[in-house]
Amino acid sequence: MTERSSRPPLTSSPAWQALQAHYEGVKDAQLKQLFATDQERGETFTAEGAGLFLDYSKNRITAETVRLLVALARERGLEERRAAMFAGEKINTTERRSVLHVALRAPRRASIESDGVNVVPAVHEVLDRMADFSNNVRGGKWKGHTGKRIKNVINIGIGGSYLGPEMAYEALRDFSRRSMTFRFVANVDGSAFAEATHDLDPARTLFIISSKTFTTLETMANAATARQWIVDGLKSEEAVAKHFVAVSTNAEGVAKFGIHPDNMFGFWDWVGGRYSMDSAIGLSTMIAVGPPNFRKMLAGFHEMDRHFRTAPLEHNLPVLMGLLTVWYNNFFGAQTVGIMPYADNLKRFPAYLQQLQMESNGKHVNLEGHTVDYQTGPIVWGEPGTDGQHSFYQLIHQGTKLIPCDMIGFCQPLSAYRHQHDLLMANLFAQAEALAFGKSAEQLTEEGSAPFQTPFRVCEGNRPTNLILAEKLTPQALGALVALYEHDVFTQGVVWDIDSFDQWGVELGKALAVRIIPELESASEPALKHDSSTNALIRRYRNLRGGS
Ligand code: G6Q
Repeated sequence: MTERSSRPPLTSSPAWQALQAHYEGVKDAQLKQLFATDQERGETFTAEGAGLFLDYSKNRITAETVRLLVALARERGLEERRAAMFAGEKINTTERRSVLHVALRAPRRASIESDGVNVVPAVHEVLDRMADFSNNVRGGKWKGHTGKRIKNVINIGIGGSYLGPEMAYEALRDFSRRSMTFRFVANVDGSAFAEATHDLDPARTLFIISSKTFTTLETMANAATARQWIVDGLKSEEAVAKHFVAVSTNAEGVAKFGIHPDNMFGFWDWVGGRYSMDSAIGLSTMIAVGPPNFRKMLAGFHEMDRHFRTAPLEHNLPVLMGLLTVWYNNFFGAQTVGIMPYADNLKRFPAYLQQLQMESNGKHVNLEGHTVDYQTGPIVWGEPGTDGQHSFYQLIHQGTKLIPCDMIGFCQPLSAYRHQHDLLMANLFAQAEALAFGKSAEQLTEEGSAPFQTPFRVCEGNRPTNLILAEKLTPQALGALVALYEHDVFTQGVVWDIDSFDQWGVELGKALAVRIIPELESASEPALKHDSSTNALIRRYRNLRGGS
């Protein structure tokens, strides 16, 4: 095992240097040629795990590239860091915390320790309480203040306490209780709350206040508004007890809000916000799809954890995907990664991954606090196919930027419209094919293209894609897919030698906002001490804001 301290800096390490030299030799390689010279390529550059199939053959790589990338992962200590994570070591060094989201989906019999304590029994205790509560709400045993059963569930939370629950609800709609309504309020913009509640009956509405800290400005503001909405609507302070539950690590804050400890579902400081959709933060998901489906989702996560921990790096899905991101990000200079799920229910998946990837790996210093001399996390973006094909795909096909894309598809539809599913999947395969192989001027001419149009119609191809295929978008498949990306992000972070589990960058703006709030609201003209632009904007806002 190579100790971190004795390792050379990333860009001067032997494996990096070898990759750099290799890159010079293959950077102009064309996918068309690579496929022509290796008839088996589409079969060999594939990997499978936890029910997911990855075809990475349409990447600008050779077998040697994979060998060198895997050597880089080994040299940077991926296996040791992975073992350290699973062993509960405090790999979130800047916050001195274990990183144990893998414990959230460990089977009951497993033992995973943080600070010498096996955390798995506590995980299952919370899961069992969540299951009881979910069953009570779904079955109508849990009643609102006026005795009516709950029909509407609103999750109030932001960032990691919002994106996962909303994404999972959308993804698993087909498995959800259709007679109930599920909504998600994140933005401090009062319009979000107003829109989520405008057509709902308070007597039938349950709020889940999801906040690890129970101090987040947006969530606390929306929770206070929700409290007032219930109290006004049901004309009783006591109604709060039956219309609010909390998911948090801050028992004191929850009690102060008026939520009984029995109605609080806890989690732990070793669960990062963006890694928490499978903790109690997933309570809305569990109420929507029911405890057995939630457990199937956890089983999918766990299966991918096992694959990540045990499969050889050369056949390890998250490792391969993480290394391919490093390849394009650091050697080809690609700035972004496109996420294109060919599943309408995954419409929030790109936004979910945006946080997972960009909050985790958008870092400018390494674990020792030194500024890095290489690129770290790419910009992640995307939209479901086929929608994106009719808008921004143009730039991916013919623009001047290299945009590696992950395309995700399922072999079986959730809807009854099988033919439309074939159309959807035909488009997925066609796009990956078109991006890789394009269309040359010669081909166009042969097909009778008008000469004046030919240059505009040429698609150079050589645009890389990963193609992820699963049988069906089930709870299990969703769990495996999310875990795939969690460990993909982990792999990248290890190579870049950064802390993928902190998020100090979001603090500054939050602190400044707290300072500005009274300046916007004070009755007397405040003495503004910002820059001239901020001062002038605040003055203009005060003049135009109206109201009291
Ligand atoms: C995620 C981040 C962040 C966090 C939100 C909400 O990894 O830490 O997105 O989830 O700021 O925080 P609370 O859950 O504490 O309200």
